[in-house]
Amino acid sequence: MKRVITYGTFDLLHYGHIELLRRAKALGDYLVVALSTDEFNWNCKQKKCYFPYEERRRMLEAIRYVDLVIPEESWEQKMTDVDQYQIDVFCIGDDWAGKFDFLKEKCEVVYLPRTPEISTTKIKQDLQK
Ligand code: C2G
Repeated sequence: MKRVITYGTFDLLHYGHIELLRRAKALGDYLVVALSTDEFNWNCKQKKCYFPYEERRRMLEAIRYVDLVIPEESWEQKMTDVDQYQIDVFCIGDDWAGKFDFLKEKCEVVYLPRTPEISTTKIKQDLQK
């Protein structure tokens, strides 16, 4: 069984996120999503989530491509996650291209093209119009 992991906030879930998860799952047979906690988002990514962690977790768990959701609480946990969850492939959107190449010593690293026309920021801006 080929195990894939990806990381993110997934707040105001939209089809760009779904497209990422669909392609991530297609890289293997089992997809782990490390979901940024509210604290990690605020303290380390300066992101204030609209939906709290538990709601975002429930939404992700309802997506057919997702097999397991775990909390992302620090930048440093990726190396241990890869071991702990026996990961074969790490993937993430190419806005992070190159940032996680250090994982190549443990697993395959894949940067997937983002869905260009959609973002949470754009949704919020459009709703202001
Ligand atoms: N994404 C995408 N297309 C979009 C928007 C997002 O492919 N239009 C992808 C991102 O590249 C990322 C995933 O969807 O792979 C989740 O996006 P975010 O929630 O914005 O994730 P981010 O805040 O970048 O968190 O440790 C890594 C971080 O937790 C990544």
